Amino acid sequence: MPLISQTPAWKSLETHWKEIGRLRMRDLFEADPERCERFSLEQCGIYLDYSKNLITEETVRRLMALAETADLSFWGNSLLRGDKVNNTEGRAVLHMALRNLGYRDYQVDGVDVMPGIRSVLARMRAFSEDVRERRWLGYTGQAITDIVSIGIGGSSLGPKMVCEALKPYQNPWLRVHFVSNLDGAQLAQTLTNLNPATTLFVVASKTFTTQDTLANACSAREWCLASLHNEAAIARHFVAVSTNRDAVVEFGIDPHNMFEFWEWVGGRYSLWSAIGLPIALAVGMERFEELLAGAHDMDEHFVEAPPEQNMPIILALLGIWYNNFGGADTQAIIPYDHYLEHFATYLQQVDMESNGKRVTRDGEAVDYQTGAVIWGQPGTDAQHSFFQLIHQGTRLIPTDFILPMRSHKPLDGHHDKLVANCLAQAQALMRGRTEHEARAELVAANMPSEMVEKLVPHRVFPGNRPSNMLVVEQVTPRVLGALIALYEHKVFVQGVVWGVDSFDQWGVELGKQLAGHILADFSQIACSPGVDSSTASLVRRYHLAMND
Ligand code: G6Q
Repeated sequence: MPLISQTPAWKSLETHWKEIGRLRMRDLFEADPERCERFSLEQCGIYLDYSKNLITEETVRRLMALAETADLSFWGNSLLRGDKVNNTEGRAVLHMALRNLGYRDYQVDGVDVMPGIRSVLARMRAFSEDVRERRWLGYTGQAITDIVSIGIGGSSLGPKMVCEALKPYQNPWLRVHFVSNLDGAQLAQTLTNLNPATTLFVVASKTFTTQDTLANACSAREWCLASLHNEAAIARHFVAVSTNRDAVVEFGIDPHNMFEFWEWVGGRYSLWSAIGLPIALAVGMERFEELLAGAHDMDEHFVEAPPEQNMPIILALLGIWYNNFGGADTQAIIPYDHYLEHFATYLQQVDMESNGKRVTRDGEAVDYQTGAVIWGQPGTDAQHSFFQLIHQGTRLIPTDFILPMRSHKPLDGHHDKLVANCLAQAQALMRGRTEHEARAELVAANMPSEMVEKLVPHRVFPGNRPSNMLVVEQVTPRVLGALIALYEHKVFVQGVVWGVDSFDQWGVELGKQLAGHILADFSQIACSPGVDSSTASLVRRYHLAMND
């Protein structure tokens, strides 16, 4: 298979970017009163207005041709069939099965995966209800008041983001905390105000070998035993979520307290599995199932809708348009919702770990950019920090705005102002302010003409800066599920076009391996032979500091 960059579809987009670069979005809007209608669609509780992009109908046609050239439908079917699309790890990728509330049949190696999924969901329901209804008691007979989820990466970011996003649905008396960092400060800080007798730890690790998670889990165990003084307490205060039963047992967690998932669930796609247990504990199993239902709605839309009306495909191709043809290196995600504070952080992993690859599935080096740098923060905070650069900096930064029509906390007048700000940012990015407009404003303010001329260049906004507006009625569990699945599928589509394996993550291995060697070197004064002088000197420095 030739690199996608060698195909006529790619070449035609390169030419097209040069033509489009001459167009002004504000002119396109003026020329076509139907533009918003033409470039918008509504699905699964999400209205996507993508009219403020540097596109015409011809652009969309050419982008769709690119997806076809990359054989998107073949790869989509392959994913659904349970083929080993994660080819470097020889694994199927079936997170869609975890939220399959419909009729689809999902198999891995000829085995139906649905009975196992349903059985774990039933166990999650029983357990979360027991804890929430205060039937599951701690070792001293007290009800659980605090859940501490210990996990990292894919075993933490998804559940943490969702728990925060659904905070308005949580019971105040059952608090959920997340500990991921190997830096003991996070665990120590989290435990400061907790009572071991009323704290339940969920140790979440697919492999149950992850250094960060095991270190935190061991320290949590010591903290618990220091106060409860009996090994038997562990069974009441620790549960595990993992694919590795033996390691869970070896750690000392009762296998009856283990919630299983499977190797065909990738870490960053695992919040829909038992890794979502903290979500079920926080908001209840019904709401967790609404989250699954929203994701399932989006799965069905993704699988069934024609490409030109398919929201994940549209978002993916727009991203490719700017990344590969417009030279954009990054993509900003700006939710106008305080509870979506961790959404960009979560998406960073889904997107950057999936598509931050430099070779194709066949191991050939690509000669084009792949995954963009994903970043962002909720508005309006973002407006008062980095929006300057998006509006007037030298870089092209496509921006996704996520905007709920209704707030969970409608304080008088706040939401009107919030929505107005969000719409204004997107409008300003699109329209900009011309030199003529900037000058006219200053003159109207009676500024002396010398000063006017000095200020005009600083007050010009180039505009023509693209954004998508994703509007939802309110961030409910169902809408959130659809929103997350939308981005998951977007990432999948982009990976298909770039020809990479979006489901492995070898890039996180080397550092882990070297950390093992360095840790071993701490026990001796000199580093192992062959270590570079910088690392050796830093190890020596640490050694001295520790033995001071
Ligand atoms: C995600 C990655 C990675 C993983 C963590 C935690 O796709 O695989 O982020 O989730 O390294 O791994 P464990 O769940 O095995 O502890």
